Amino acid sequence: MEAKKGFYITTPIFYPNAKLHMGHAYTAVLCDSVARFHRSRGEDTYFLSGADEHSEKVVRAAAAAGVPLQEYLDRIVENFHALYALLDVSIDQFIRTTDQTVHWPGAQEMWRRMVAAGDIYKATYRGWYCVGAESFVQEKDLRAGGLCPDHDEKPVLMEEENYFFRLSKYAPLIADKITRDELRIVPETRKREILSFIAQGVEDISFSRPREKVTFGIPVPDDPSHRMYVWCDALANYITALGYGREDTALFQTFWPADYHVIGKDILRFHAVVWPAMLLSANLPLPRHILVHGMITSGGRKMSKSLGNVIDPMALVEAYGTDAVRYYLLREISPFEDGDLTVEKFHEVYHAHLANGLGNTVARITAMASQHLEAPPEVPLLPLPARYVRAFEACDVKTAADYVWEEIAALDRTIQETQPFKLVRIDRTAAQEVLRDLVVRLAQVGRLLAPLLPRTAAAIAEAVRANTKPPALFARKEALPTLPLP
Ligand code: ME8
Repeated sequence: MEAKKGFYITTPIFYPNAKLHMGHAYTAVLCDSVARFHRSRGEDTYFLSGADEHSEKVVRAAAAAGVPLQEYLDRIVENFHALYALLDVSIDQFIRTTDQTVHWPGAQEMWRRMVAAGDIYKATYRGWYCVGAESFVQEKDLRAGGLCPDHDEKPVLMEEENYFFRLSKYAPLIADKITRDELRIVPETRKREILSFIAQGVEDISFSRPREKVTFGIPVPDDPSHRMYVWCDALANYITALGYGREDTALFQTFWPADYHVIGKDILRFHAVVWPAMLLSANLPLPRHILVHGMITSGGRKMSKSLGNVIDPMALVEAYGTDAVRYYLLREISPFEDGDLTVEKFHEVYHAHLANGLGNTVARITAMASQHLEAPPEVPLLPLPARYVRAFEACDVKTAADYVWEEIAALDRTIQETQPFKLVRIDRTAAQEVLRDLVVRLAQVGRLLAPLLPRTAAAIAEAVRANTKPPALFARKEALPTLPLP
């Protein structure tokens, strides 16, 4: 085992070609709750996110918006930060691949190591390139009309001299490590999927583009006529952010290898095959887990701008609040399957589980306690329940949240069964006993909620401490808001 001490979790670095939508918010909030859980246990925790900037998609988006490239990038990255702040996404660092001080030295160092290992060579490539996917697409995979299988656009035929990376050389070793869970792909279905992909044969991959063919990118070491392929550049972010290739490598020593790279299923191959191969070639340890979550759909269809069904997370936060959005993402969607989100469903869940559920329970207990208890009860620091801990350790945040909502339901049952509001008129001491027990259990619910709904958790802790009823945590909403499309 390596000597590293900290817990390290990452989101993908997102393309700043548009504002983030609910799908990106999902990954970020999922990682955030796991990071908060580990921090709350006193673990040294590092949570990374960022922007993948050297993409022709971004260049196209800036041109379409009629804004100079750098200004466009800065503006969108500003929007990423604003969304993270609204959703309480507690990242420790936000890396930008255009950052020549933070990112470039390590990306170039990694390239040099791959060269030294004999894994980079020059060859002529002829094939179809899809800018939407930022990857080559095989002719056999093209859809009717010559369209990219995943994007509504026609790839362009390219013939050019590229540097190639010997991905094929590492495929068997990677399959072996995945099979033995040395590199653990979660869930199991994704593990099988990637193993069968590798079994079909993996070819070497083009890893550079001629300088004049791309707008920007990291220069290939010792050959400035080439720029690194955007995925080669992007994947390196997970270690360059920690100081790899720079002078101060303290973070790298503490946190690499990553405990969890959290990604959507759309980018599984890059993370489970290309990235491990790059690391093996550079003689660096592999990440421990890759958590592959499903896609967020809206009304049963993948949320995408071209379908016009994207929901702007900022508008949803505006209408319902931070913790309502976090709740939906963390509890209503399983990290291991696709999940659906419509404004109608959100509205319904908000009332059923937050306004009438948690919010109501908190209001009832704190109202009775503040009325009938002279002082807040002593709250013992209870151990975290094993099922909750196991769930969080496996990034199964939904199961952790289910546990908390079972506790909330149990509180409601106790109130039903003991009727402290009636009991108080018959036997005040007995009623106070019941109320103290309810408050202690509510305090524990608040503690368990902290990684999921930090604001609500803080409000509960404060209400318990001060023995007061807090203002409504989740106010009822009259009508369905009409959300502006981004
Ligand atoms: O792929 N449901 O960036 P990207 C759930 N820059 N998650 C979704 C989603 C949806 N409908 N849509 C997007 C890239 N995501 C590269 C990554 S990493 C070295 C480089 C989330 O902006 C999910 O995490 O296209 C997905 O993998 C990611 O956003 C893709 O973001």
